[in-house]
Amino acid sequence: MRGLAAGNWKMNGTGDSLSEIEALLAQHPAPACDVLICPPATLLARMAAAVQGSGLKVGGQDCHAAASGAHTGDISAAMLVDAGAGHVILGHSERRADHRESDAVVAAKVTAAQAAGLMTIVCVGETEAERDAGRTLDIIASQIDGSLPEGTDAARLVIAYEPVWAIGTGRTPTNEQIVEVHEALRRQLQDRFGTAEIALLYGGSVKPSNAAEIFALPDVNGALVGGASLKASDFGAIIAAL
Ligand code: G2H
Repeated sequence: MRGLAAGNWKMNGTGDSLSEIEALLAQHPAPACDVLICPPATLLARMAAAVQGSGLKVGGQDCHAAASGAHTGDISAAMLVDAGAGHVILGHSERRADHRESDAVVAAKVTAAQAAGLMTIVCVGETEAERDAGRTLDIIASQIDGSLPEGTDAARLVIAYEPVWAIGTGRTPTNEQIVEVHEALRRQLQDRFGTAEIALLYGGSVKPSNAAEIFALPDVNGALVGGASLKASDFGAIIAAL
């Protein structure tokens, strides 16, 4: 399967930041992997226009489960599509923590986003305390069970494994820890959906210096990259490693 380098800009970027995208396109006009940037919602439409015809994809960082209505500050899946998004990240640990999103909330968003035609990148990951307690695989399995609703379309699904303790901290799990979780994810998804074609991304402090080693691991099909996706030079190096 083709690799996916997905950049998650989180709450970073204004109009000036589009110059990073122009630089990225100039440096990597024909990458060997799929490349996706998920900017803040305020930049989606402008970024979609800037990358038109390049093959670079844009996506949202979240959407509401409802199609429309009285949800101040929220964005629906159809609005993301309207702004030019083809993907959406759902259940990122920062959403789960900052906005108390449960697995059930994430599952409802998956249903809404897939119904709107979006590719859904569903994030799972254990906290440091859960890892220390030896519960990592149980936590991941239960997040997958709870966050993927009945009727999930496997063809519109990507999973990102992001250990919470590795996000933005500069710490990464060992290769063995990444492989153990990705292998377990592959088995669980194969059992449930009958396919091994669901891309599994690793996320958490991916940078130019560790990307190639992580991408070489079995069952790692790409990365969800936060901080290192903000600069064309760093993200470009990660793209080149995939
Ligand atoms: C994990 C990751 C992107 P960073 O959140 O989703 O962020 O690469 O900054 O650890």
